[in-house]
Amino acid sequence: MKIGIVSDMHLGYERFRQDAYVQAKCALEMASESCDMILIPGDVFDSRTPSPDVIAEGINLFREISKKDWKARVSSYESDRETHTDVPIIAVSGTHERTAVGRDNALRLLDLAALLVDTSEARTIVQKGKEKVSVYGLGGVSEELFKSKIEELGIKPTPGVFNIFMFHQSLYEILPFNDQYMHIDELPEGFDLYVDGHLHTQTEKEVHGKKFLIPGSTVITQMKDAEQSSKGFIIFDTETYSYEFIEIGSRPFAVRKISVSGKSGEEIRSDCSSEIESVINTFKDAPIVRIKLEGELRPGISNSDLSLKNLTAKYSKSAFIDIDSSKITNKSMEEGIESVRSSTIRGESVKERGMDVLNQALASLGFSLSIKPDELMDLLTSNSKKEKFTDEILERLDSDSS
Ligand SMILES: [Mn+2]
Repeated sequence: MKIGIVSDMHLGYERFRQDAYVQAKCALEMASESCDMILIPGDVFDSRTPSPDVIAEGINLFREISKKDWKARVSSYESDRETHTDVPIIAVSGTHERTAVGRDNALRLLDLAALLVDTSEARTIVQKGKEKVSVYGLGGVSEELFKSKIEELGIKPTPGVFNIFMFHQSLYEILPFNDQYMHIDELPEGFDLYVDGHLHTQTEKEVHGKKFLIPGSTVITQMKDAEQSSKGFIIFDTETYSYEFIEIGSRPFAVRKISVSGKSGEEIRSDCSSEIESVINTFKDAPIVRIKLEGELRPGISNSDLSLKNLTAKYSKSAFIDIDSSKITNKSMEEGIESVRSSTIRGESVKERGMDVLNQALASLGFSLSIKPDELMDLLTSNSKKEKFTDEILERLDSDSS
């Protein structure tokens, strides 16, 4: 069978809402024209609570392709839930769609509407003639839960058919940021193909001697350097055990680094302008340009003196400008921050004063979760990513409500 793998469509992604829809539609239509079945390893929607008009986009996308005269059909579905269609469009929920345990998520709505099959923690078998493909799916969970979830579910392949394990997770070998991430050789054995979402760049690895494929997202959301590579989807052929990556039209994206060291504000702005203009002139469509400023600012100049907002506004009709000034070092500002850090307000350190304010606010809200205020303070002030923070909060809410 030919299997189209389309991932991370992020419908409703605010900054490039139209791109998310148009590019997802393009990938799904192309995949449905040339494939027997479609796999979606998570993040169809960008938010766990998409608005009705974003859900409408999801319905519009899948209604047409689900009505296609699919020769392959779902012949078996093993789960605690029921599915509502036999069209061979098989998906799992991603981290962006994750809701508290037991609650329906946005992806599930598409299954309830009989537009696709949600195979999160379920086994779906698709049959075409005599050939059967079994897909075991696991929706995105927080990274530290992934290992125990896999053990708890005792995930095993189906005997005598082509087996796919589909999930939505980081792996240490791909993003070696945290040793809590699952290692590639800890994935369940015995599958013929491993399909993952979450990472927005197309990637291929080997797991237990078999292919491990990530198609990447169909839209740019993260502005990482690696997202400059092309967007698209995968067509995998079970007969030849090979695949190809099919590019889709996607808004151009370019990252440019500019040093600020020793330059005046005017010089920095002018360097930014010429880089932005050179990118704009390369492409027909309005590109996304990410400018990474780095180096040490001249003494006496602060970030706000650079008037970077004006620069973004100047090109607002011809490009989407994103300026990252987090790598600029500024000696005089760092000294200022250090003096604030070590200073006290009415005899209390800034952190103690902050705890007082937080405690008063929580008391007035009738705060009753089991998380302690100082733990909450740590979560709120830690430098970890927003995603990790919301994941932790969701875990807390899960354990409080169960
Ligand atoms: Mn994603």
